[in-house]
Amino acid sequence: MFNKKHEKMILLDVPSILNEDFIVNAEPMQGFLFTLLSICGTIALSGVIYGYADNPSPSTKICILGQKGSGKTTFLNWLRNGTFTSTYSQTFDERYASFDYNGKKIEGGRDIGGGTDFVKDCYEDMINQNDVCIFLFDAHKFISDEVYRQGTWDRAAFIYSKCPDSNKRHTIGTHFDQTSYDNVNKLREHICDLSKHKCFADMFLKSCTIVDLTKKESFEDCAKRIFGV
Ligand SMILES: Nc1nc2c(ncn2[C@@H]2O[C@H](COP(=O)(O)OP(=O)(O)OP(=O)(O)O)[C@@H](O)[C@H]2O)c(=O)[nH]1
Ligand SMILES: [Mg+2]
Repeated sequence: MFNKKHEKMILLDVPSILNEDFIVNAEPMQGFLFTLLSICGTIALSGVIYGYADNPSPSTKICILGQKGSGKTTFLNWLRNGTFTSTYSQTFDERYASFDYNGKKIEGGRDIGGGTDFVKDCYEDMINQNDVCIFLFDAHKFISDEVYRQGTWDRAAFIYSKCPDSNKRHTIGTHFDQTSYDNVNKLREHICDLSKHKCFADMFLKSCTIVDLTKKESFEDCAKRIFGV
């Protein structure tokens, strides 16, 4: 299609496009485009950096609920310091700072004591203000002491009603080592059987872990179910 004549025309046209006027006008235009692109690039880059710095990795907010002596502080100490607390000292209301568990950021929160009364307002606030609700009970007392069992059920019923999302709540039966069971599944079956007619039975049927908090491996298995690490 293209013959020598066309080729010549094109070659002749290029210098005619790049005439003096165009070159004179192109310099400020290129400068303007360059400045515009630089601004856009800077905005985009700072947006990425800001977004990353603002939210480096999402942290998890937890609340740990349960009766007096159920193992809340023990669980928290394993999580925060990797140590077992053998001595019992009743907690009233203590704050802890944010910390890291196996690379997972746990936001600072409250370690509340089980006390003698079950303070529903406090439980409700804690459930609403946190992403994960961990409910502990002493599994040994649960199977051997009717009054204790009823106290556990009262709290379980309340947590179930305020936190219907089963992915958000975890039930932990502690003191496995103090029971006569040698198998956690058998003890869990017993606990589920005692609770099966309750409308909140799922608190025990689903996501219930039986632990011996005196043992690191037992705590770690339990923490892995909750935090995935
Ligand atoms: N044998 C045994 N002891 C445990 C277990 N879990 C916790 N304990 C002990 O039980 C006692 C009470 O545990 P804490 O963690 O202080 O209980 P808590 O729920 O924080 O109690 P309050 O602060 O009063 O509400 C401590 O002496 C712990 O060492 C367990 O699985 N087995
Ligand atoms: Mg405590």
